[in-house]
Amino acid sequence: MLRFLTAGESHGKALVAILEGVPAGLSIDFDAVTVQLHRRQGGYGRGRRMAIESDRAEALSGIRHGVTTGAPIALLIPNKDWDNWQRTMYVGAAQPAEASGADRPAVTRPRPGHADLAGAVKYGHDDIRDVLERASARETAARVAAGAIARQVLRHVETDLASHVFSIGSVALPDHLAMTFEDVIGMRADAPLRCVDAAVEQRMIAEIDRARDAGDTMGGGFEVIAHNVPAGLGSYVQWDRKLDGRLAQAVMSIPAIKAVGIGRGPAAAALPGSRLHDEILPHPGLPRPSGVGVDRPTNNAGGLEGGVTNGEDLRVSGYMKPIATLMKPLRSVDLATMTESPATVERSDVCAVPAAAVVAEAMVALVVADAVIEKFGGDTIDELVASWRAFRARTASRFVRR
Ligand code: EPS
Repeated sequence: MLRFLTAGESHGKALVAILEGVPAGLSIDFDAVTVQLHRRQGGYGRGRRMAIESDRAEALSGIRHGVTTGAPIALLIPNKDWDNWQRTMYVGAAQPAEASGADRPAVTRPRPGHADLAGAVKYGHDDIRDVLERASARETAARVAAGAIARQVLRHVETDLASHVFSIGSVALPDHLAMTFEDVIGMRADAPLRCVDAAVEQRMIAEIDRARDAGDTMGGGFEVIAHNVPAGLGSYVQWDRKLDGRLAQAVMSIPAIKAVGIGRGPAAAALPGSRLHDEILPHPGLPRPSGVGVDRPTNNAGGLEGGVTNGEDLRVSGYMKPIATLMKPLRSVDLATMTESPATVERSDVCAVPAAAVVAEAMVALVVADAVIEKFGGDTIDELVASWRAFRARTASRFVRR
């Protein structure tokens, strides 16, 4: 089993991830972790915080001489902004004499759409800062670091992941499934919103600019594609083993995600079966990489049938609501006085959909790597690879034309 936990506050000293279940014998590419953290920081519409941070993860355990030992991997990502927050976020009972940064008043006016109100009620906090510091999407940096390790497990079974943004507000690609994995990995590295179509992207940028000028925020949709995923991951035999359910939980847990789709997603409900289901045709020539020797002319199922991977690309979409911090705040109630008062305004992003897509890649990588370890065994990376190769060869031998 591959599992992880994170800890850390947005303006605390650091974020931490503990990842357990990574097979022994995996050489870790630390630069690849930094690349993923850097990708998460980008995207048009991000706020000033991202200019302060240059996220980097330090491994504290579970890796020796660059190779995993099978022990839990602890990752530490320092918050550079901590220097500006020590007088607000110190851990001890009294403010240390040497603490830096400003003394900030308590946050008492919950933002509609944020965890502020529900969190203050649940944990009995008078200062909503005790809620928002942990509810902040800053935590997703720790997920991306853990996910970057999961991707390195997946590389050994030749699985790769990519993502793209298909909508911002009302501006959308006509059909996100029309974009192939090759289209997505072939995207310009500097695409400001990580949208495959540059003309649509310009309209998305205009949508974000309009929102910023109005003191507003924007949400949107993104899709993660996992390519060359081994067939046979997950299971239909029990509810909690269905891989679509596991993926949905993982992607839905990213802050601000309100819906998750697999393949055609919610639009599947509007189509007749004859137009939705992906026909199964004979596959001429060499075996396909998954070993499943049939052709599927469409992939509306998004690579999952019965909660089991079927050898096609895994396609998971996420739908993000607009960020809850509005520079032109909505109405709220000051919990200190119980009078109507505009919601709190904190530094924030106008749009973070491209960042959420990178986080979703990490979450999908963690779930798929967990399912790979479950199916093929995961004490050492060599054992895992040998078992995966044997399964693939056995699968391919079933599809020989007789
Ligand atoms: C984020 C860091 C945060 C926000 C954003 C995501 O930094 P700060 O609060 O210091 O500006 O930019 O979080 C939110 C919008 C939110 O509502 O929590 C990050 O690292 O991704």
